[in-house]
Amino acid sequence: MRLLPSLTGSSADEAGALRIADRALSRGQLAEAASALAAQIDGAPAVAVHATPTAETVVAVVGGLLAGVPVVPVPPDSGPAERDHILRDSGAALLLTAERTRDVWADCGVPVVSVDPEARGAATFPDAQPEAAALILYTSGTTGAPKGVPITGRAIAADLDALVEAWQWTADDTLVHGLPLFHVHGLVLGILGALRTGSRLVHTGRPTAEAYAAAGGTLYFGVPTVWSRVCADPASAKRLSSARLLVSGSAALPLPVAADLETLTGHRPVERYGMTETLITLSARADDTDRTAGSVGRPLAGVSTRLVGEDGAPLPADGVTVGELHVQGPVVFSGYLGRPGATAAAFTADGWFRTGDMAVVEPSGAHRIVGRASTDLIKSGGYRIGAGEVENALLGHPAVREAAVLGLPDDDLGQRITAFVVADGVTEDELIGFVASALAAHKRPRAVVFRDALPRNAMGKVRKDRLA
Ligand code: MCA
Ligand code: AMP
Repeated sequence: MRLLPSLTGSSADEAGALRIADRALSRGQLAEAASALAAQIDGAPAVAVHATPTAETVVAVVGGLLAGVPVVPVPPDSGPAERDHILRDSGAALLLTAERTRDVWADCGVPVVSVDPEARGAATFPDAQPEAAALILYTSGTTGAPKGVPITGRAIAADLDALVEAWQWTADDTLVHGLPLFHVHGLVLGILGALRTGSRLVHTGRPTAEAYAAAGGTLYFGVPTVWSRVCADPASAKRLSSARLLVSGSAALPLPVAADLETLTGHRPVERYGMTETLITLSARADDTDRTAGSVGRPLAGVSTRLVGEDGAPLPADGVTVGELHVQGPVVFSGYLGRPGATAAAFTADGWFRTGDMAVVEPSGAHRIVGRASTDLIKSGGYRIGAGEVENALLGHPAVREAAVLGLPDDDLGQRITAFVVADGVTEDELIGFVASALAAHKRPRAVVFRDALPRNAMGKVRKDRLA
């Protein structure tokens, strides 16, 4: 199966078709650099990639795909504990990074390979097995360390092709975004999507309003925090009027932000919904002229959904009944890496994936996501963060005796990670910095509240409902 046909197609040599932060590449250059790297890593069981938003990361990912070696993107600011976990758990045999960041990985325990976007290779490789893992992405659950989600080439191709249809995405588009390259949104949609469709790509490095305005694209991707910051800069927002489609996802787009975006740009954003485990499963269509804010649209081609109650019984699509959303289809993963227990818990006996999201389905088939079943999965700035992982990191500080973490409502981030702790002789800033250095910085609490004791029930479990 050929996942990225545009790398060998007729547009292969358009100079600067791919701009990633401060570097421009043609598709031909990318194909040659990735081929050179693929020859170096061929045969590895998996490779980790220091996933900065750079051309090196794109070359590394495409090199892995060419060689048929699963690619494991590592958040570039992960602390030592998180990195070690991802390297060990994934079985990555090599770490790929830019020459200038080799030193960061000096003690990582696996050989480091420098990625050179100027390298020229011409080796060809057999087409990858569609059912083999192309990527292994790490994602948070409510407790414990992040779990590996193997994503096959077949799932990626099916998802991108369904999005191409829904968004009328073509090689004539210029895709613009500035999202991180270690999650589905920025990497699968934002990089592999451009490479599969053959559209031009501008990765802005960071997703600022000014950079989005300056990029002059037709198709823009952002998480709600990005769209809210775009609206806070009306001059930049107005420059997006010439785009074809603005797409929002990874978290709920607040209605006032959707309204501001429409006023400033003339575009009603397309909202779509997905998960690391399922890729994108629901989306509004580019040609839905009556799409409504707050709706994430209908299932993509090949995807089925259902709503169920707490007893597992099916619920009606009547526009009012709230139930847990289940999904099925070729885009859904088949299980967490090395975690049969977590995999079994994630699927129903009849093969549906339990998203853990609560939804309402309109009679028209349009879905609205209304919340999560568990308060222990937090969405902050579009990042999914498990409360348990942050609590464990806090408990690793010698001054902390008890910790409970919540996502409190936040106008900018959607939810703000807030830690309630019982601790002596430590400041809020020290604890925030402690978590930021143990885990990726986006998992750090934005506020720490000191308490004499945490409210607990008769079983000794923290009553989080009493904390907020
Ligand atoms: C600040 N920083 C710190 C500290 N405080 N570093 C260490 N210790 C501290 N105490 C640093 C940060 O590391 C960062 O550095 C800089 O300050 C700004 O950090 P922060 O404030 O966290 O960033 P932000 O400006 O609030 O970020 C907002 C954001 C970001 C840009 C919207 O949240 C983001 O990129 N979100 C996208 C998430 C995403 O792609 N999710 C998709 C998941 P530096 O400058 O070095 O960075 S996939 C998914 O959900 C599904 C499939 C789907 O539906 O898409
Ligand atoms: P992740 O696995 O990090 O991609 O996070 C997946 C979660 O993001 C889902 O389970 C939802 O809770 C949330 N999510 C993604 N897209 C949307 C959306 N458009 N509206 C509301 N929540 C969303």
